Amino acid sequence: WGTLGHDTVAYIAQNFVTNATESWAQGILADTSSSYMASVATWADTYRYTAAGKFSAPYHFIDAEDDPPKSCGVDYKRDCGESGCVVSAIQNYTSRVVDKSLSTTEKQMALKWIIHFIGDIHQPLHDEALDVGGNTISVTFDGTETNLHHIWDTNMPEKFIGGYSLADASSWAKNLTARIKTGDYKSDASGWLHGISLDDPVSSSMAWATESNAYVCSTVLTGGVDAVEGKELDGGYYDAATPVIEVQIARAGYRLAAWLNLIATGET
Ligand code: DCM
Ligand code: DCM
Ligand code: DCM
Ligand code: ZN
Ligand code: ZN
Repeated sequence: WGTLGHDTVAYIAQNFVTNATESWAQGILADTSSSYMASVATWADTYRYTAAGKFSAPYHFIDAEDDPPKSCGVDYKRDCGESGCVVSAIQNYTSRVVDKSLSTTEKQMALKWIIHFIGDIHQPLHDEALDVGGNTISVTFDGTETNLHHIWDTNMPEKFIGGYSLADASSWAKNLTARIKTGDYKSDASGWLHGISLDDPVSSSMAWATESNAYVCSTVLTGGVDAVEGKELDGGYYDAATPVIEVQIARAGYRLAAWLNLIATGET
């Protein structure tokens, strides 16, 4: 996701963490402001382009070697490469954020990565190897030439909300939070935490990756690469994508809160 997606995921999580988790996270981040998680949600995307942070670039995705739109699926052994992936990174930083032998800075980085990666794993093309997660599929969106990955990360969420400021993210999060608590997502939301367990971070996050990757077959590339390559996607394609973007942002924020609650307090 781009700035809007990550900030929104973080604000939703802020709405669902317990008071104890909030204090724990604010302590690590040294920030008691009303955007303590949202303010650090995109740090990982800046860091991966620095020399010191280059090692973390593969942690933003898992390259599922499936065959969309015919067949979708993620396999941890097959798809999480030698240098790591989003699933192994969630496992690693979940243990590091509570590792008493690490410095304050290292634990702070671990928490910033968890906040970011639980967002990224919910972007369907971050769970897909084909055409570098859609980065090499050229498309046009509202007249701008870009690529399929980028419109899912940024163009479509921003068109839907009409901006990408922290205030835009906060208000989108408010809407999605209400839908989880009392609206159309309410009955599904308890199922969103099915199988979540700190004893097995790989299985927990593989369930999220598998669910997200399934949208590559059903929505992202439902007509194959030829149906989108070189096409303007601001019409029917965008209309089909927006409900998926909304539910994936909602799930990511809700699961991030539950994951942090588990780390900080042992309960979701
Ligand atoms: N940004 C974004 N979507 C845009 C433009 C920018 O998510 N359409 C993000 C990228 C940068 C930040 O906002 O992290 C500042 O962008 P800029 O330098 O373009 O103002
Ligand atoms: N690092 C990490 N996960 C690990 C080990 C190290 O993210 N399991 C990060 C922390 C440091 C960087 O790699 O920012 C270099 O760490 P080191 O010098 O301990 O190898
Ligand atoms: N990306 C991905 N899968 C890959 C490679 C990259 O999901 N196999 C993501 C990471 C960024 C975007 O695509 O969100 C652009 O990556 P980069 O800047 O590394 O080209
Ligand atoms: Zn991306
Ligand atoms: Zn990322």
